Amino acid sequence: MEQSRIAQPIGSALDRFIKSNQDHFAYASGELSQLLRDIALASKVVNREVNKAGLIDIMGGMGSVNTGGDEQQKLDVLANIRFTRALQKGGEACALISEESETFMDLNNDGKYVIAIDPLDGSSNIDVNVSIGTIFSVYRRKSKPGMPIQPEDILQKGSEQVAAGYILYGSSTMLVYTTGHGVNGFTYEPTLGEYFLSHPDMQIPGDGKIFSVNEGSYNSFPDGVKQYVQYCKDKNYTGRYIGSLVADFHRNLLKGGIYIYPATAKDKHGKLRLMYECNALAFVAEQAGGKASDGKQRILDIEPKTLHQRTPFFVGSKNMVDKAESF
Ligand code: AHM
Ligand code: MG
Repeated sequence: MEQSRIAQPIGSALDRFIKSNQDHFAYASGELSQLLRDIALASKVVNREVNKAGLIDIMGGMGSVNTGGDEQQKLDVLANIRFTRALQKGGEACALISEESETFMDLNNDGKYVIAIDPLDGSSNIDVNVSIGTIFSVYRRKSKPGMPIQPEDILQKGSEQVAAGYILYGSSTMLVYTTGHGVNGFTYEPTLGEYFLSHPDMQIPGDGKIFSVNEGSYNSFPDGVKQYVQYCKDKNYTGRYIGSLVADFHRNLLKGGIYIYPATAKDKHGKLRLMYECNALAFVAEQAGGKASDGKQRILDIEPKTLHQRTPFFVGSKNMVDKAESF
């Protein structure tokens, strides 16, 4: 194991880990560390709300007012508010783009970082008590702090990310992130309210036997994707599809596998968003030794044209993504 990839033993608290790895960052002024802490803090609040999700119907549904006087919100809207507030208060980010918002949001104009976030992904699973996730990317702004935000601050290629990761609200809650020096996973201990390092220096197996794709759309897949799915079946691979990108990705990261959301007849560019979903997971995958592609091109090399741009997505074990590309 490369000495620089992990500087803390299993069981280290996230805060301590971030602090001790701070000198890995190209601009080690502590702001990126603080930003990661802000994201972790917001995720704890969201986690609490996700855990109470089933109670909302008992305690008052959407549109009603809770005891604190806050109107009850849909969980994904609420998650968006939680992350926005945490980043706004933190002050390290100048702008936020979110799957939940039409356009970018100005935060602290003196901030050095731009955040892209899908606050709560897996919308169809929110109401049915199935794992969901938060996905985030961090970019360094190109323009000088204090100046108005420019398009080139916001629309950066995935290869420019300085940090990225996800939070998985699953049977336990995990935060997995990279700053470009490998991938580390932290498990949340709810009674202590703290994340602890549980998965140091995560590596995705080069090969796997799991394929994750919504086969209900098979008839509208491009021919190459149909052939690759058939190839997986001929090889007796296991089909696993939760329909929550973070959960499907995380399982494949641990066990080896490929996640596919291809172009379909309905969605010519697939369904997933480059800026909020694919770039972050592509960065994590590559840092863990895996691969992410749109079928032809490396995801991290795609030049974004619009905030909500979609892309076909093939991500996971390197040899599996290579094989899928060959079809
Ligand atoms: P969302 O951003 O509306 O939640 O959609 C993204 C989700 C992914 O988590 C998941 O992998 C995919 O959509 C499932 O889509 P489908 O139901 O078409 O298979
Ligand atoms: Mg999403």
